[in-house]
Amino acid sequence: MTEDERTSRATAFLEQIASRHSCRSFSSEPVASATIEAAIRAAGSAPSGANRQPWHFAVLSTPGAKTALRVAVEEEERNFYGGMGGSEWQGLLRGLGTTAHKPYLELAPWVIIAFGITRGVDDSVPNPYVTESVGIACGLLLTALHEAGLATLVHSPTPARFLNRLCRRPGNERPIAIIVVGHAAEDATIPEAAALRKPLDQISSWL
Ligand code: IYR
Repeated sequence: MTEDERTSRATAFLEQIASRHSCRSFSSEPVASATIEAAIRAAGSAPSGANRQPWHFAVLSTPGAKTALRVAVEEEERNFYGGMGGSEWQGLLRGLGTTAHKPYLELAPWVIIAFGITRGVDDSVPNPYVTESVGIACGLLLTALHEAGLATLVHSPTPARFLNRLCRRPGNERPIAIIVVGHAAEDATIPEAAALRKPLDQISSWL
């Protein structure tokens, strides 16, 4: 590539990825499992501490699994919005319009739960940089899904150990993110507060 080509590809990618926004209003339109598989393979190509690849993606699509997830998440979120989350948290979330009501967990065709593998079953040495590695992998997953024309939402479970039971994952794995995947509903909107992006001079310093 020439320098000009490089810059123009980087700029084109910026435009493409900057059009991704978190979606909280999904349609039930199906998405082929092959698309989800390819996106998870992309996520699995991420760099990780000591190349331990400390991730596991539990993929939910059956009505039974998604309903069980919604029931458990909403119960936890009712506690959060009922005050357990504290007023500082509620202040930070103002403008995003989030509530404990999460119908999209059932409506969207796919929900991917990213687990971090804290250590191998027989290993006494913990995997290094689990959260960071899984975070990078989730970034690639979101990018791949966006590239495939799909809408996504990252929902962070706290503490959500119930996800191990629900996804039948062992105790050496820790849920890190719930990623809802599908098509945006016709009437989905982006809250003003969510559309704001910090400018380059606020997110970088050049030494
Ligand atoms: N988990 C709650 C609250 C929430 C927390 C964060 I951090 C957000 O970025 C958005 C929402 C919920 O999903 O409603």
